[in-house]
Amino acid sequence: MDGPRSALRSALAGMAVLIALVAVALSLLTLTAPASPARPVPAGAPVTIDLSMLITGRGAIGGPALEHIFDPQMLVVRRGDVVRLRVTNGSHFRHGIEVAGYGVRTGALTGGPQASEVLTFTANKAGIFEYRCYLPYDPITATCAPDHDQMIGHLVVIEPGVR
Ligand SMILES: [Cu+2]
Repeated sequence: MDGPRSALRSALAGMAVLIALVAVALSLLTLTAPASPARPVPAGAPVTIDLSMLITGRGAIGGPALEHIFDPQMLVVRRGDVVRLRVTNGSHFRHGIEVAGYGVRTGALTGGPQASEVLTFTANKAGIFEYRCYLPYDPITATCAPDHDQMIGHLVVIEPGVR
C-alpha cells in the first residue's frame, strides 16, 4: 500500500497546510495593522475655518430694535488661518461690515435674512482688530441706525500654538 503515491499525497497535504498557515498569518497581519489617518494635520497648522455672523437688533419682541449688534461680538482665530466669514443682515436697515487692519469689507447689505455675503481673508497679522459698520446712519435711505457708532466687535488673532 505504501509507495511513491502515498509519499506524494503526504507531501501535497503538508504543502496545503503550509499554504493555509501562511494565508492565516497574512490575514492576521492585515487585520491588526493600525489604520493610517486619512489626512494628518499637525497641531497648530493653519486651517480654513467657516464662521457665521448675524447683524441683528436687540429690543422687545414686536417693538423697534433698541440697538444693533454684530453677533458674535468677538471672533478668535489663529494667525495663518484662512477665515471664511458669512455675514447675514437680519435687521431691517442697510448695514455693512469692515475689519479694520485687514482691508476687507462686505458690500452694503440690504435688510432681510437673504442679505448675506462671505468675506474670505487670511488672518496674517496677530493682534486685536475692530470690526464695525462702515455705513453712517441715514434715515432717508434706511441706512444703518442711530446707534451706528456702537456697532463694533473684535477679531482676535492669536499666535499659532497658543491655547
Ligand atoms: Cu452703520
